[in-house]
Amino acid sequence: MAQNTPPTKHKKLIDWVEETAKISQPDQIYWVDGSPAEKKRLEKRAVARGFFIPLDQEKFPGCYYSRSSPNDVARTEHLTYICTKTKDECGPTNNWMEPAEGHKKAAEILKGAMKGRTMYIIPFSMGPVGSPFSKIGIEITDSLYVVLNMLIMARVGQKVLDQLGAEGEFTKCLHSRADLDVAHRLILHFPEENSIVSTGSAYGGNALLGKKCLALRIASWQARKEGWLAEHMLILGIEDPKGKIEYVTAAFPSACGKTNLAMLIPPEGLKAKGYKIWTVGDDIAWLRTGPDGRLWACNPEAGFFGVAPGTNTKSNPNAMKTIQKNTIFTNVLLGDDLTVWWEDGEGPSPASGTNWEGKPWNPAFKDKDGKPMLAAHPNSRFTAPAGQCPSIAPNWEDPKGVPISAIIFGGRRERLAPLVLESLDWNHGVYLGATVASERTAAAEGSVGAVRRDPMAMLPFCGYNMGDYFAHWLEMGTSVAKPPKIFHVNWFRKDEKGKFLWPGYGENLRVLEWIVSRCRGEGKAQKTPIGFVPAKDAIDLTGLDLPAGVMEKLLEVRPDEWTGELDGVKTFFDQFGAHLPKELTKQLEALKERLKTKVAA
Ligand code: OXD
Ligand code: MN
Repeated sequence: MAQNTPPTKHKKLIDWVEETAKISQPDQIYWVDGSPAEKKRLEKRAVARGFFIPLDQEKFPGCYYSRSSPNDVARTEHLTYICTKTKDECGPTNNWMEPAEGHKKAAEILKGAMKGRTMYIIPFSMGPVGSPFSKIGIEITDSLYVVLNMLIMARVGQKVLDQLGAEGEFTKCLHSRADLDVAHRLILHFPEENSIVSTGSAYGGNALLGKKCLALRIASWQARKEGWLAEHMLILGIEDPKGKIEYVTAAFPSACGKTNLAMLIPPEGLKAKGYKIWTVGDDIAWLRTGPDGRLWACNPEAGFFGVAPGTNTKSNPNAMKTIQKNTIFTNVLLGDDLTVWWEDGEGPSPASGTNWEGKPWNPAFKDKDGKPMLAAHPNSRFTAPAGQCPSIAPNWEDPKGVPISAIIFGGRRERLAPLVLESLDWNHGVYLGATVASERTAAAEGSVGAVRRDPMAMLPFCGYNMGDYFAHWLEMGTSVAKPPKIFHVNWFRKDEKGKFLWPGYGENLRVLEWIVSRCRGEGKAQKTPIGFVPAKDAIDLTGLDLPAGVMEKLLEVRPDEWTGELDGVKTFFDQFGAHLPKELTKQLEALKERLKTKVAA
């Protein structure tokens, strides 16, 4: 079988590649070196094979259009498994499969699955190559689309193999798109073996195995063993008018605007003060204790895999600038003028084009229900190098990471949760994280308004029993000498008429300013049964025309509503049985007691 010479002496790696080739029977094997010349060659190959369509290269240099199979457009959580020896290790919130069964099922699908294809070997580093934060993975894949996305999303190539050496530890990431049939789709994680097998999909988190599979599910398992945290969090730096930068991380369930917050532009009213936001990462943070006793964070990724619909110059000007070059657009609208467009995107759509399903499209077309025909799939994406973001922090690749002053959790709540809330201490902060919830929007399955709990926004991404995960978080509070403060935010509170009370987007910096001031022991707050909320006038509203009384509504804490929430929290906690740390039950009981007292005026 044709193969470029393995550029490594790592025997275990070479043996694994050979073993995999024997089973999946590709036509040839190609080791990805990560050079710019190779990237150009592979892009040309993708165009020749019809996976990529070049966009207008004058308007969008280095940009390509791609479409996935219409049955393969999002992460398939119901086909995602944690394969641990016992079900107990996996916990009640993950799908479990016995490791032997997982391997057997995967082997059946992989048998001959790469016939007629090239098997690519992608050595990649999550985190800067050689950083103490970083982990190495090797993805074997038969998808050129995956290779070209991984070249953007991770550090890839020979430098990674050099770092790995002849004996280094790596995560085996085996991917085959197979026949893209859902019946052959499985996303299997074997944390005890440090390996991942993914079949039957070629899209996003199912197939770019460095992202959710390695950097969250496998890494969270490793983090517990090694005493650090692998989290579904953005990282950003807030530079104050004196030039001092404080870094925060933030975790939100999907559809809460994480990428937008990571790239925030200060609103006019605060710009005069001289604030600047620096982006370090938009999706994943790895956090370790530094020699100074603080928590330090690193973004393990090298690119953004952002949701396109809703991205425009109002919601995220920096993202719009980031995606002007060297970007892959998947499942958006391809204009006949070789530009791209999506719902709630920039300016008017092209006059005509081809939609995400490959169907002819123009703005007047209707679907079978008489609604405007979708141009882009709601989960269509851009894959863009992080280094191109105008707000990227100069130190975003610093191998020692950045020191974290605050951890922010958030959810989408129409009522209940105030705009911002500071936890009473670390353990109470862990309780806030463990009870993060979002209300379903009309777009999601299930009844609108129903609350979905998503602890630390990690529900689909925790690679082990979430009860043990909560215990690990509590434990981190004792091992970090100077832990960051923990906050909870809610940008989505509505008035009685269903109108959002808070403008969001860039204005969220006003909340970040208060958070930073609290970290410095400066900002004014009032203590309530649920934690500290900003004192009246503590949030700077200069230049924001907020009607009278709205701030009071945004910060209102209603003990009756909070008490009504407690049964749901208890039911959620109960599923973890003996794995639920007693401390969280204590927190719940203490909150119940505090809610019986009056809210301080
Ligand atoms: C993502 C997600 O794709 O959280 O980042 O689903
Ligand atoms: Mn995410």
